[in-house]
Amino acid sequence: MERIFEILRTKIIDKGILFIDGWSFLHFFWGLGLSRTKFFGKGNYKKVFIALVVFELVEVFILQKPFLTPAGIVEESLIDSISDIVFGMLGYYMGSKYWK
Ligand SMILES: [Ca+2]
Repeated sequence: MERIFEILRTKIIDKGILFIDGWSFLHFFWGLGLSRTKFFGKGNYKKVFIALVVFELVEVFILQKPFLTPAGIVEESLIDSISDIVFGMLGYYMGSKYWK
């Protein structure tokens, strides 16, 4: 399990506002998956955006608190959180538009 988190934490690009790590791919597929759910459906970008922002807020303000932090979750920067939302939206867009 620790090895998986190690891979997910691996930074691929970390330059200014450009941030990509292993988690970015997971967020992409997460967004892709949301487009397949009945609750979000396709093309509900506003709804998905709000859900992704809420998720990041929960992650930063609850999950990353020391008393709750499961192994493998580390504090992330604002750019990292924004990148997670962007990749989630990108996945959702691809799922909405191209996954028939
Ligand atoms: Ca995040």
